[in-house]
Amino acid sequence: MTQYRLYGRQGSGSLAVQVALEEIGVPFERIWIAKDPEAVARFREINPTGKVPALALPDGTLMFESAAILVHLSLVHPSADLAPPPGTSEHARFLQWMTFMSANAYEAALRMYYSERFSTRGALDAEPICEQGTRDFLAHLELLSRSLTPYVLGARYSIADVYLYMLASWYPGGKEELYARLPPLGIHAQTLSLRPAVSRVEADHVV
Ligand SMILES: N[C@@H](CCC(=O)N[C@@H](CS)C(=O)NCC(=O)O)C(=O)O
Repeated sequence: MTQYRLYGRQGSGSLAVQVALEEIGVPFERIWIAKDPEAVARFREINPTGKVPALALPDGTLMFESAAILVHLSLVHPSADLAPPPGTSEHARFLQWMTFMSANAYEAALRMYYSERFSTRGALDAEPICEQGTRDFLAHLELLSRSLTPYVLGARYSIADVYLYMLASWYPGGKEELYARLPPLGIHAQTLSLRPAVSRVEADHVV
């Protein structure tokens, strides 16, 4: 049977894609990629970036970049209602927030968790890079938090909410501190955690 193949890792950006596949209700295979250099080298033969998530489409095409994967799935499976109809102003706002999260919040998270890669001096500059990444991450989440009414797109749930929920969960200070700083984000997370696909996938991601 043709199916999707999702390459991921516990606690990584593959969580949102896994939720999308669960909500669509399509068969898929979930493959964990270990972090050791040998496993990553083998994975690079499938996905040259070596990053997760990556998704093999039913025709064998390999796709990477989390936001692009989520947008693609929402377009191919319109009945799952993961995004507003393409071409509408609502869809424009969906694309705006998906790109904003990917280019800004996800990027800042990488500076928090892979700080040494962002300087030619490596680990020597890791601390200030991590600090600035954390500040930027919070600023991006603050902007998103202000826009929640109660979902990213207003009254309408979309896969952008799962993307935000996943990114917010990476805040290094912990959920309690983040939700105290940004209460709308706490309410949003509570709503999201009640979605069956979200709780199923979170259970799968517990290390
Ligand atoms: N822009 C990429 C970022 C993907 C990414 O950096 N994923 C992390 C996990 S969340 C990863 O694979 N890190 C391993 C590494 O960079 O070595 C996306 O949105 O998919």
